[in-house]
Amino acid sequence: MNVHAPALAEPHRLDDATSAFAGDVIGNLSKFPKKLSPKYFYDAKGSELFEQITVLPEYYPTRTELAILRERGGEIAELIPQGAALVEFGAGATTKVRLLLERSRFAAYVPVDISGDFLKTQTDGLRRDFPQLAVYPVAADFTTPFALPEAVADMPKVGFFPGSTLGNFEPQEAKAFLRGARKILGAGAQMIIGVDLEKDERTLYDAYNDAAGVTARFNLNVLERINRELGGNFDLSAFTHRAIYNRERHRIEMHLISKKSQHVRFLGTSFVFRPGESIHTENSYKYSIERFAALARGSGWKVCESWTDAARMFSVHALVAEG
Ligand code: AVJ
Repeated sequence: MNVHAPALAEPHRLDDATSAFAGDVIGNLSKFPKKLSPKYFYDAKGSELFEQITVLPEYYPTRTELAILRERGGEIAELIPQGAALVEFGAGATTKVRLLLERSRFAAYVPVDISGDFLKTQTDGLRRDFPQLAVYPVAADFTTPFALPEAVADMPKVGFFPGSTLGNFEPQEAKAFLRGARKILGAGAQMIIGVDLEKDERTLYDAYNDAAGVTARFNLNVLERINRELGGNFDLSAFTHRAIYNRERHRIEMHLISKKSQHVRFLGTSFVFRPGESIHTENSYKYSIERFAALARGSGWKVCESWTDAARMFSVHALVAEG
C-alpha cells in the first residue's frame, strides 16, 4: 500500500515527520489487534497532559524517583568522575537532570531528543543556570544509533535514562536499547537509569486509572492528534480508556476501547472497529531489582549500585559498561 499517495490529494502536503506518523498509524491500525506506538502521545498537548500526570496523587513514579535522586544525589555524585559528559536519552522536563548537575562536576550535558523545539527551550534554561556547563543538544531518535558531539569525545561519559521510559520497550527492545547506549557511550561509561518496580496490583492499577481522568485524556489525545494532523474523524466520545495490569508479562497495558461498531477515516483510508475492539496504545513494563540486573548484565552493563525508596516503589541504578 502506498500510504503517501492519498496524502497528495489532501489540501496540504505532509512534512516528513507527519508522513512517517501517517505511515506508521495506518499500518498499525490495519492490523489485528490494532495498536499505536506510545511515542505518539507526546505532541504539545500530550506533553502537557503528561506533566499533569506526574503530579497526580495516584501516579507515584515521578515523585518517588525525584526523592531517590534528591536523597541519594551525594552517593551518585561520588561514583561520577570530574569533568564527565552527561548524556540524557530523551529530554523532558529538566527537574531530574538538574539534581545530577547540581551535585556532580559535569563538564558537558548532551540532551538527546527527537523534538528540536523542546531541546531549544530546555537548553536555554540550563545554560543560564549552569554557566560553566557546555550544553550540546543532539536532535536524534535515541532508539537508533547517533553520534556524540566531537567536543565530548575525550570526556568520561555518563548516560542518564530516568522516568522508567525503559518500561515502554519490549524486553528484547530494552536489551537492544541498553546495548546501543553502551556502544554510543563507549568503554568505561556509566549509566544512571530509573526503573519502575513491580508491586501490588491495586497501586499499579490506580496509577494508570486516576480519579481525575487525566490518564484517560492523555490516552485519548493520540486519537485527537490523528484527527488534527492527519485529518481523521475519530469521535473521542466513542472510545474509552482502559488500563490493566498483565501479571504474567509484568506490564501495565493501556488500551482505547471502541464503544460501538464504527468506521473511522483519514488520508483516504477507512478503518472498521467492532464493539469492544481495542487499540493497544502502551505497555509499561515493571521490573524487580533482580530482573532488571539480569537485563543489564545481558546487555553489556553491570549494576554497580541500586537505590530504592523505603516502600520499594521505584528504583534507580548506577551501571558500569562491561568489557
Ligand atoms: C513515561 C513511559 C514512564 O509508563 O508510566 C504514564 C507513561 N502512561 N501514564 C509510564 C505513562 C500513562 C509513563 N512513562
